[in-house]
Amino acid sequence: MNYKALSKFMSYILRHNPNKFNIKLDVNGWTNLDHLINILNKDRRFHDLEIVDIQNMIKTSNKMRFEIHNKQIRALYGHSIDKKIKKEQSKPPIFLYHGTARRFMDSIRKKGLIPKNRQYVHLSKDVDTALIVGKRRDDRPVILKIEAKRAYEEGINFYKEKDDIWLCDEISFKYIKLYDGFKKKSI
Ligand code: HQG
Repeated sequence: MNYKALSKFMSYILRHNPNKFNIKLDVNGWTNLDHLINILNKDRRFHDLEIVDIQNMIKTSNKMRFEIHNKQIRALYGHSIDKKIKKEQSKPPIFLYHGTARRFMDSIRKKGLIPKNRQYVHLSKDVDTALIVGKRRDDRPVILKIEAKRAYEEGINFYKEKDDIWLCDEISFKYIKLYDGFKKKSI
């Protein structure tokens, strides 16, 4: 079983296009696991897939993208569907980080961080993770250091579930600094 392909296909279904597969997500993004397995089995790559394959894929992945509970499954983040998935509010740490491409910086300076195609802005708990996220779009990504606690105290909502990924609705540039810890070594 190709777990990477499975994870990508499940992300497509559960984050971006459940309607295409006649899948209904509830307000927290949950859907019936048996129904999802039936749909996956219709794809020739996953025709013999069983629940244990999904469990193993989740367990061995470097990121916690999905969660199974009581015969239900959901994607934990990354959604782009119209109906906004409700997330648990949570108090963030003092700083969070965001890795992005150099070419986005002019716009980020003007508009702050916005969700663009997704429902939420995604933030990382540490610089190393932000670097990995940023490298998806730029070989020398910009790392932004977010004053998360101050933003939270000034009324910005933050959300976190099982994974180390933090979500928020948007972040004004007044809470954002360029991370220069690569030069100074400390944060
Ligand atoms: C940028 C993956 C211009 C933002 C990753 C980012 C993550 C702006 C891009 C998760 C902007 C959106 C999410 C503005 C934000 N002007 N550009 N005002 N505000 N942007 O993919 O955070 O492997 O939607 O900096 O690893 O890159 O799929 O968000 O570059 O954890 O599980 O707009 O997705 O996880 O890109 O990534 P994305 P992201 P998975």
